Amino acid sequence: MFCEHLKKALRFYYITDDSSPTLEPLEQARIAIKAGAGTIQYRNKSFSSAYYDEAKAIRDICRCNGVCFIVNDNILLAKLLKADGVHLGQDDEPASAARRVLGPGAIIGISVSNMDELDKTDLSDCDYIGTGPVFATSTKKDAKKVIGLSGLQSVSEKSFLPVVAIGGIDALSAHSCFASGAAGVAAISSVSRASDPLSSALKLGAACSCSQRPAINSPWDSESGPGEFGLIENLIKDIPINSKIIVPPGDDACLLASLSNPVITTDTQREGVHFRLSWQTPEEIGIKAVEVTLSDLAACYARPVSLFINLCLPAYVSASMIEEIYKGAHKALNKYDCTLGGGNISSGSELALDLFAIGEARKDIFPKRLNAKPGYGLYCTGPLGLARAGFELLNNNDTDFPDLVLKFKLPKARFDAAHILANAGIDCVMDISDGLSGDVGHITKASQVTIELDLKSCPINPSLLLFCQKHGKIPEEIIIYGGEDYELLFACHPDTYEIIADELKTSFQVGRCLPFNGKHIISPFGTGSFQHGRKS
Ligand code: TZP
Ligand code: MG
Repeated sequence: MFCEHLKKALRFYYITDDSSPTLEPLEQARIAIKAGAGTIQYRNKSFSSAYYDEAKAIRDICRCNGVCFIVNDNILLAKLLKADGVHLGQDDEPASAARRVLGPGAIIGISVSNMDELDKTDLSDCDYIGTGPVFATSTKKDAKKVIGLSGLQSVSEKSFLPVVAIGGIDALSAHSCFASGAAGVAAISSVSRASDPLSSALKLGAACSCSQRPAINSPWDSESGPGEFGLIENLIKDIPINSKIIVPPGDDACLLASLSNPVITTDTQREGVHFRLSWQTPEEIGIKAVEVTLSDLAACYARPVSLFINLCLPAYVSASMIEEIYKGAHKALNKYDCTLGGGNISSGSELALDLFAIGEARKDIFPKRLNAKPGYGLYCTGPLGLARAGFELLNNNDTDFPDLVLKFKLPKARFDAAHILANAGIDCVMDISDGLSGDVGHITKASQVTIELDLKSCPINPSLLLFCQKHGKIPEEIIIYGGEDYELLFACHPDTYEIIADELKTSFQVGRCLPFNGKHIISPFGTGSFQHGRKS
């Protein structure tokens, strides 16, 4: 890299924090890149192969955004990841070894904490110097003595290589580092542990005169990407159109044939609340968004007709990522002969999808939550708690039990089960999105019955059992409180259930309806529900 290019890349240098209590390194890197960082250093002091995918994902977002990707300490990892370079400390292998392994084009940085170290370090294979701590820091426990701005100035004046200041730097102190001769500033905690990391990163970026970065191939940029209109054209090109759509998307509105009993529902999927780009591929996000929205139609026995998607896009989302999300959405829509009717795209601070679905209800039956009666049993169409366990596994970076993770990532709207329930005339149904206990509460209140939960007939999935053993959890609690399974919960007379039980092999009883006794739910496990308000 030419020196001027390197200096530009070093100006805002972000180093990932491997022990931030709130923000994963990938998320940190995403934020720093968005705020204009030119270099991301992957620093993980307890690196093992379990972190390889994390490092690779950070490398990939650096590549997509033209950001320099540097690995801390580990020359072989840098080689394996085809990183742009490596950063070495005084106690690591020498720069000459890194040069031999990584080749002439690699960027090699070295930490030099004071003038003494500068004098005794062989810089012939190095491209830049990291100097500090300039200010007090608690991020690096074994940091050398604070050198202050005067120390930084001395090293900068004597060094023929660009100097990156490090240690306790935030947006306010960045200016004085540049004034003391630094070519760049490196930061960790002022972003990774800030109460609002994005806003802190943006301030730091501005202090480094780095502007906020739109994604390469941004939908808003018709030079590097297709542009907003081009993107929309791509998203609706060649989509299958069902018989209810008279004018497909492409005009101001789509025209539907008249529906005998139109049913309309809406749902939202938000980054950090419902999904994370580090957990799910864009295609999986698109599939899940459609399945969970259509699940409400399944619970109403309605046939899906058309779906609309409003997208809120932060600058770091590229047009190709949106196309992948839509690829997933179309995959799910095609399963149900549902046509994308249109949508809208606007910029915003986080990736979010607002979805609206239109369906056509059956003429003979529309199930409601208020139809449960004393004497009815309460049943569920399939296993519960698996998605919740999958969510916890992702949250804990636990790669065991991929089958559970899949249940969280790719739930299915149960139109197949709904068809059986409808034909049996069962008229009290809802889908379980917020957990059994929370959703049972809706039926008890609407129907004015007391529901006694009883999991004696509930099969416990073997992976869920092993997950609970490993993580010290009680399976019944996960089953009762876990959300996002999107199975159907229904109440009917036990004789009616007898008729369909064979056809609905995965179903089981979860409780019974009693005359209202002043208490809505009788549960051996208390009450509660899955909160979608929490950040995932
Ligand atoms: N080297 C010298 S100080 C330091 C390192 C890695 C830590 C910098 O972290 P922070 O949180 O920006 O002070
Ligand atoms: Mg080191």
